[in-house]
Amino acid sequence: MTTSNTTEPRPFNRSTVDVPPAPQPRLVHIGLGAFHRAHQLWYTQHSEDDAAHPQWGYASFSGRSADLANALQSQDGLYTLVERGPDSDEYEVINGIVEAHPAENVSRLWELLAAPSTAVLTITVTEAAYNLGEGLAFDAAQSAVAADLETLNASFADGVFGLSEAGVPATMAGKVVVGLAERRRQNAGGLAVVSCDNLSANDVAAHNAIQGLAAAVDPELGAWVEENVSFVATSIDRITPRTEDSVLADVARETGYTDQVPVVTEPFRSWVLQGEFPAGRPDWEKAGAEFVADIEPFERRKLWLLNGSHSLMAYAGQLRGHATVAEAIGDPVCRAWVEEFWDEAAQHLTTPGLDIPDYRDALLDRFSNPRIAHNLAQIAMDGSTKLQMRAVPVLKAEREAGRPGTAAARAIAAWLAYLDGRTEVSDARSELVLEASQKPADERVRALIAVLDAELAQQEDVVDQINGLVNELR
Ligand code: CS2
Repeated sequence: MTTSNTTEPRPFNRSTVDVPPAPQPRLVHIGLGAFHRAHQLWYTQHSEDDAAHPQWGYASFSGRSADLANALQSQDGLYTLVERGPDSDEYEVINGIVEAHPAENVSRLWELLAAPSTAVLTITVTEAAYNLGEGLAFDAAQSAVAADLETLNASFADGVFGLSEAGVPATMAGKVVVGLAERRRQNAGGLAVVSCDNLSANDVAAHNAIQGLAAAVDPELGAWVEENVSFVATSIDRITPRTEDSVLADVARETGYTDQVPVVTEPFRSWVLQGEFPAGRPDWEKAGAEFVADIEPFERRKLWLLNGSHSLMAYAGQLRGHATVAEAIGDPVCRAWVEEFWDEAAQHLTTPGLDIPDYRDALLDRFSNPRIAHNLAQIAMDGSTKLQMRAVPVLKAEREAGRPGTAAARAIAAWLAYLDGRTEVSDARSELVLEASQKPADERVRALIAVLDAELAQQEDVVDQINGLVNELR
């Protein structure tokens, strides 16, 4: 890429920037956002054998807002990835998005999911958007699932969805099921579905949401999905905060181009995967991805140590007046709570090779990066789902080992204290959360714990413990 510090920044697209030709769209993504662009697209670009003739392109669909897809389309899919280290930035043009679509463009999604050339569907739609019940079970009673089931049933006949009159499904799983039915009808063979959301057992979550819905519409379609579609488990990691406006000017100054939608991310990245790819995949291992036989220990290490302490800081840090992760980890009180939480979690991360001390050291460096403004308010969203996977399992494991699990309980208590007095909350289950949070004082603590875990809410000593910690945090 040419750089220019003196002249006016130039428009940014395939006719102005020196990039390799666009590859074929053999990968499809749902949930086009900063994380997808900092992670899966980086790995794909860095796994190409011949950088001048890339083989694997992405057709990426936004989850909700159309703005990003439209901006990317106007730049021919190109964008600048800014790797922001503690001292300096690295700029790289990412070439892999060959189609960017707003969520509404379901007909293109279905066409691509049915195409034999499509080998992999990756997903980042947030933890809550799988709409599953207890134990990640498919749950037709969830309102979003029930609505999609009605839409799908109304339009399904002889193995085909005729959706024009019945409207289109709204959930990720609803949209994917239509595409898979079409893939089956066209005999296009299997493909891999790779959830890149921060869920424990995200393969099971994606399977239960998608296969569960397919089977509820039509048992034969459900059986086809079971046989042909592989659900891959992943642990994904790269801290990618929302892009601040100032980054556009940084990119223009440093590269000489007016990129409207750059992404800022940290230098660190990791991708661990377990599962089959029936229609092939990029050689992501060439970019450092690890394919393992048992992903669970890796998944827990990341969800508990990184995401768990993130959620703890999101609530406790904001209560102590901090706005970013770097500020919170720089506060000796928050830092001590994080370390105590890591000590508890580490008791249950004993698989050889996990290198917990090194992992913790690296996390401290990553969290302290003063040039990454990772807002605690962003991490605080969807707490009712995130804490179920990040803090509840550590508390339960500690209690089973006969210890109180104070630091894990404190993460939950911090959420309760943070919710106190709020009449609005950014959470996919906000109604449930607010209803519990607005209960009279003597019922409130138990009701909020019940939103996270019915079993814990029945334990008197847990309710007392969390109540005491809430009072300390206030
Ligand atoms: C964060 C994650 O917003 C959150 O909940 O904990 O997005 C975190 O930054 C990523 O998982 C890092 O890989």
